Parts: sequence; C-alpha cells; structure tokens
Amino acid sequence: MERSLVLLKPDTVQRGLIGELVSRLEDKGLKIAGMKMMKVGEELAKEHYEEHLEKDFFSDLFNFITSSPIVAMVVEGEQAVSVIRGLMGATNPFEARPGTIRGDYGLDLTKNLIHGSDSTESAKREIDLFFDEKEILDYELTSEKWR
Ligand code: D4T
Repeated sequence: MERSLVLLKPDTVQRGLIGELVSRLEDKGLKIAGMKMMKVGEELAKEHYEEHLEKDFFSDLFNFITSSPIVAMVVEGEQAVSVIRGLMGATNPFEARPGTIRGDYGLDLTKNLIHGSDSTESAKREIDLFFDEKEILDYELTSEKWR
C-alpha cells in the first residue's frame, strides 16, 4: 500500500481544524498508520524544506512551520500520494478549487494548512525524517475485510 507523509500545519492546529482535516482523509477511505503532535525544530524544518532553502520565501516558511505545534501523520492507501494531493488542492489558495482543503479553508500562500508528499520517493524520505519505524502501525481496518 502506498504511503504519504501528511503534516497538519500550525494554522490548522491554531484554527481548531485538526478534526476536520483528519476527517477528510478518513472519509476518503485512507488509513492512518501513524499520527503524533509535535513541534518542528530548526534542524527538521531545514531538512524537510531543503529544496526551498535558497528561496526568498524560505524565512517566512521556516518561521511559520516552527511557530506552533503540528500534527504529523503517515497515511496509507492505494495511490495515496496523488489522492492526498488532490484532496489538498493547489498550493496557491487563490487557485485551489472549492471542495479541496486549501480551496475551502485557506487564503494565505504560506499558511496553507496541510502538507502531503509530492512523490513516493519524497514520501519515503519525509516519513524517515518525521517517524521511527516503530511509530508506524501495521493493522487491518475492518473495511478492508469486505473489499
Ligand atoms: P507543501 O510542501 O507545504 O506541501 O506545499 P506544496 O508541496 O503544495 O508546495 P511547495 O513545495 O511548492 O511549497 C512549499 C511551501 O512553501 C510555501 N510557499 C510556497 C510560500 O510561502 N511562498 C511561495 O511563494 C511558495 C511557492 C507554501 C508551501
């Protein structure tokens, strides 16, 4: 089963939207294999966003992601990476379509609520950054039994 890292960013926690966004993933039929609340420190923020280190928006992004706790999740499902990107909507909230998470809840390019891995390769790299293997649970949902 394909895996993606999902981060519910500080704005989601501050706005009391954790439950709403977890529900979007659960309602779609995705499986939560790992979940924890944590504060992102300097080192982790730089590693996670290493491709953006030189961008002019990096300091805003860095200050935001380290500002307040996040919820980190390992989410599993068939084609989980692209399915989750679809649920999230476009990075730019002004372009994100209604019905998507960013389309429904966001109006800020930096405070864009949620992160999902953009490929299976980055999913693997990012999951290793945020989770120990023992924090990822191997279990069966009852719904899997009657597929
Ligand atoms: P993340 O990585 O947070 O899931 O977002 P995306 O995958 O959708 O988008 P991204 O990697 O291109 O951008 C990472 C992060 O930087 C913020 N950002 C982006 C920003 O603050 N200003 C900008 O101009 C851009 C392009 C938003 C998401």
